[in-house]
Amino acid sequence: MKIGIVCYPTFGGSGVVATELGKGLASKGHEVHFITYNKPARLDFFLENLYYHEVSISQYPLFDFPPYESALASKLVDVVRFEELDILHVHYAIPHASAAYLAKQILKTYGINIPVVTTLHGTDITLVGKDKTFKPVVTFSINESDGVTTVSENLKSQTLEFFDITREIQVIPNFIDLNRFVNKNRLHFKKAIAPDDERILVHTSNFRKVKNTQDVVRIFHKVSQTIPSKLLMVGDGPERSNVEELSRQLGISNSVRFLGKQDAVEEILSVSDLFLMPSSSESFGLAALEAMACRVPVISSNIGGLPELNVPGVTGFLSDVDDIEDMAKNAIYILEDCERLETFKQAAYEHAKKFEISQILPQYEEYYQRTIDNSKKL
Ligand code: GMT
Repeated sequence: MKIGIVCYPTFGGSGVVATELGKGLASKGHEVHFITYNKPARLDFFLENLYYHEVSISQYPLFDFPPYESALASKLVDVVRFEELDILHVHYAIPHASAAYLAKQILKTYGINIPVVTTLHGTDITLVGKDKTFKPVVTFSINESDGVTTVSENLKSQTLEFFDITREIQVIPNFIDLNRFVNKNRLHFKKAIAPDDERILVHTSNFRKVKNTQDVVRIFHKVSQTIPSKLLMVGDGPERSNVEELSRQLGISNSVRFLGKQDAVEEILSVSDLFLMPSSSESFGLAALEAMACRVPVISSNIGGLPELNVPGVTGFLSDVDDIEDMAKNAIYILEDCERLETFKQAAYEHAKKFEISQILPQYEEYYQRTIDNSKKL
């Protein structure tokens, strides 16, 4: 198949999933065309059937807000026509699904019927999409897509609850490449972080409000009163300076390391004992799956799609959002006993295998084929 992929090219979960999907499809012999405003962060290897088309936006002085959606739609028309794509797969509803709709209508004037699949990732529905500024556009472009997928059952329910959806929605979960996300022996690094064999807790995110990064530090504060431990904070974003300030106020800044954005997250996860994800909104929780693949159990909130990933008592524990006490108690339970910690680590890894890319990729391939066949019938 010749597949066009539109996504945010940043480190965010939706961009990571879209890029890894494209790379996986190209490795299986499909021709994959990324259409984005920058080279996707994870598009870090070369394959002859992998292409990147940059959307350039006019900087004409009249535009206080450069019209990205129009530029993207024009680029989609161009790429679909000249590369003769079979299908467009857009990740994140705003503005990708509406730009794809516009491109689809324009392409009809050239006698081309391009099927469009939209994948909803989370904040495009749960936070941004529900905003009345975007709601009519989100509803319309979901209903006008030829296929719609969500990354969890929970996100599907939320989409159906908050929008007037007439399309059927297929759930295809996030996935993981176990060749990359695998526990690597990094004893020298572990020794440098935790010289006295302290337990290592870790959090990775974009430090947005929904990630509850202050709760991460509060949970760690409680854990470290019982268990000698260190905390690694990976990533960067709006909340970072508040979190640093909080760790100073709590007197634990010597035990908390802020590592900023990191490419090789798997190296850091490999030396970690426990992953903290107390988010107030999380449609799937890809970062938690990455941790589990590296044999790191997860203490998380029970929000969104997290109960579909984190099995309480097996791969970690779930608590209500903001219940720091419960999260700290569960963390201590896992960390205080070496044998128990090992059992959780092994179970986290075993569970992550269910989301291995080779299990999920065929679901997308089948979905594309079905969508193409259905759109030919119209
Ligand atoms: O988590 C973020 O802030 C990034 C966000 C995105 O859209 O890039 O991630 C969302 O999509 C990921 C991939 O499908 C999911 O694993 C994340 O759970 C989801 N984030 C939220 O729902 C907050």
